[in-house]
Amino acid sequence: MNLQKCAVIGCGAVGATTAFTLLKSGLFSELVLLDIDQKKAEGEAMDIAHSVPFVRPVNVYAGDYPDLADAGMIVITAGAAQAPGETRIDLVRKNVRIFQSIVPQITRHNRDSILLIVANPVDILTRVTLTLSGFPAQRVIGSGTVLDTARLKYLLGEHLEVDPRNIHAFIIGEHGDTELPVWSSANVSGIDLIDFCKVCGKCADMSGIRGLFDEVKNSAYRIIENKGATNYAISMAVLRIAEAIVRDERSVLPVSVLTDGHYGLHDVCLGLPAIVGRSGIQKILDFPLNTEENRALSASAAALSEVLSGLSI
Ligand code: 6V0
Repeated sequence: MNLQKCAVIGCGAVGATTAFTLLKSGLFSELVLLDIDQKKAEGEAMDIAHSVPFVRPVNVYAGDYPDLADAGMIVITAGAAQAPGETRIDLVRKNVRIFQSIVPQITRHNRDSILLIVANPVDILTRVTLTLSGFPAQRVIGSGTVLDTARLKYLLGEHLEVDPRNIHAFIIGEHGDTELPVWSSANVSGIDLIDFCKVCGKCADMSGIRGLFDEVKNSAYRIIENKGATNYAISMAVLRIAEAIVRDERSVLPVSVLTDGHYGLHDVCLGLPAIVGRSGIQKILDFPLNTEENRALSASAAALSEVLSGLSI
């Protein structure tokens, strides 16, 4: 496999922005863009390719499934997007059908790549892709709650007036309405969040901070209401996961992974902190949660399992 080569399937708002972000990163030397609407893929590839003189040389082109043969990473963003007011789960049937057409075409040409699922509902589609591809769970990764976690870090950074990169906190579970923040281990550069709050003196207790989580949960709805799609931050989340893989960083990221007894959960994919490196998921980190967090995580998994049980794959 050529880890310098990445394919992006689906060239809508998310796919095109992701391809552009990946191009600018210098992480790949070859980028293939695919869409059921070939003209759209060609237009986006041309537009993106015209920025090559400003970056390191990258071969960017619109391709077809045979072009995926040696791609080390395949990012799937194809699918219907949320309409205003629609939940991610509302998309499930439409997007499962789309994946039923895409995944077998990928595996006909490539059985060794890492599949990175971005289309929503991402946890359901990651689980569906595992079944459709027959790939090992290590190599089927959903973007999970990487974006939600970034949104939380951003809002906490603004609130606490501190660099968001110094904030270590996770959102885990479904990338959607049942996700949860893990406050019990949240910290600012190793300082427990509650202790940091006391020192920073911006609020008397955690109540203001807890409210930021609701803002995170509603961010996508608000952005979609205002501009019709979310595309920039998700493209950076994809880049972050891609970097961890291509550079074998062994970074801890809350990606969507298949549970096999982790946190007492089985056979459902959802956002959990995992070590991500060249082979994909190297380890799921099953770390202690408090009682409330454990209960919320189980409820999130149960909601996803219920959706999965209604699908015939
Ligand atoms: P969009 O702009 O409608 O683009 C979707 C693209 O998929 C279009 O260009 C379609 O032509 C293409 N497409 C549809 N069917 C196929 C097919 N069978 N083969 C190839 N291409 C196909 O949607 P947008 O780009 O805004 O969103 C794409 C997906 O990403 C949606 O499901 C979003 O909900 C999801 N997002 C996931 C996020 C995450 O954190 N995981 C974040 C933002 C959006």
